[in-house]
Amino acid sequence: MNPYEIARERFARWGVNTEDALKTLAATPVSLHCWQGDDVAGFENASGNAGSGCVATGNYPGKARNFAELSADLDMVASLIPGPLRLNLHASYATDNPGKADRDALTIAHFRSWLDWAKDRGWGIDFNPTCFGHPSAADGFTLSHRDHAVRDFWIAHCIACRRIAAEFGAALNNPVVTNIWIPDGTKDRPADRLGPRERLATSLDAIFAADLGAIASFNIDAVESKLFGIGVESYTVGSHEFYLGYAARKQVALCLDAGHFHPTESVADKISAVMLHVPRLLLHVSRGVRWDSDHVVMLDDPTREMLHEVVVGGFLPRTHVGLDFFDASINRIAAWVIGTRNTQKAILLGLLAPQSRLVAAENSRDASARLALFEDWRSLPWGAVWDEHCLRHDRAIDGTWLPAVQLYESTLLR
Ligand code: RNT
Ligand code: ZN
Repeated sequence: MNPYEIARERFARWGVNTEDALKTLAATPVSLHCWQGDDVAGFENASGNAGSGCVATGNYPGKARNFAELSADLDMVASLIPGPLRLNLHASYATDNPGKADRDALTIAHFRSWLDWAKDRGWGIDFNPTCFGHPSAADGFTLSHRDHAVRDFWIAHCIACRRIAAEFGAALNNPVVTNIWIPDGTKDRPADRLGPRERLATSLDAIFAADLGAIASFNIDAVESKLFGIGVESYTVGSHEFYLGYAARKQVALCLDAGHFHPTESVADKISAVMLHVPRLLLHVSRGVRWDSDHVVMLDDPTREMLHEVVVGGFLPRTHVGLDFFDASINRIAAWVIGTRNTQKAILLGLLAPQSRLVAAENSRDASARLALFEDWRSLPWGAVWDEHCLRHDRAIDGTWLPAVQLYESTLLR
């Protein structure tokens, strides 16, 4: 018997069907964030600075500078990832914008190259308004700005992005998640915590009220909360409570970013709570070290537990898995590959959980058996199931993909 067949039997004895797990994993796309390739710089200006609290640290060589480089890097990454991928684009990555249309005037035409690229590869696209790194966001406020004209600019940008998303979705026949994250907040204690939140709610209402016409169903709106950012330590307008309430009330998707909570909070525990109230979940799989540092995702317990809860809660059909890390201190392709494969492994582990046994132990009030099951299950040969997934998708198994990245670095990136 080969290692996979042995693993299949071992899991079967735990009531787990590895073939079912592999089938579901093969049908679960991960949305690859374009911004890992260039430290969130975007294509708008040569200086390429994310600003507004998105801090990529490090100066490892090989940062992508344009569409040709970034798309080639993404192809390289895709050649090392088993299973379906999507492309997660930020509005600051417009490719076909010779007239330098500002963000409130962007259209699908400005993203033609990405659309063709995704179509060629059979990928879906996800989209993000870029409400940072722009003169109109210079004082740290966008949709909650006290100045009506500034708010209107960002409202127009977000509506433009929803339109572009619906058009991407219609062109690819694959709905697009449009995720709104804004940096708004203050460094020091604000006098008025309510006003900006009222303005943010009103701005969001205006954004979501825009009619996308016949293709509206190809756009899925999501909102992303945050705890704090560098320079925005005392007050974040779009806090978790704000967006949880807003998403529940308006029935839009809620984005939970793994780095956007107090370090001891469990994002895993939030999932079953919020999914009772919001229609869909967007995960930003990330890893905060002491703060929202967006380190490359490890196969650590918080990541495993988060995806475990998505799977065992039955939420996979209502969940969109996106990545949100950026490390400029190591090879960026390696960063993408490591973080993406780890995210897929966390999904697989959730799919391989002996849930019916665990629940049976819990229902018979046998907490010792439950803990024993949880812990003994950890040493089951799940790596052989992962290898099988890689082989079935014609991708390198663990321990064999890095030389390809090193060769790409020495011949191309440098
Ligand atoms: C920022 C948010 C947001 C960004 C991306 C680039 O804290 O996590 O998702 O990382 O939009
Ligand atoms: Zn995020």
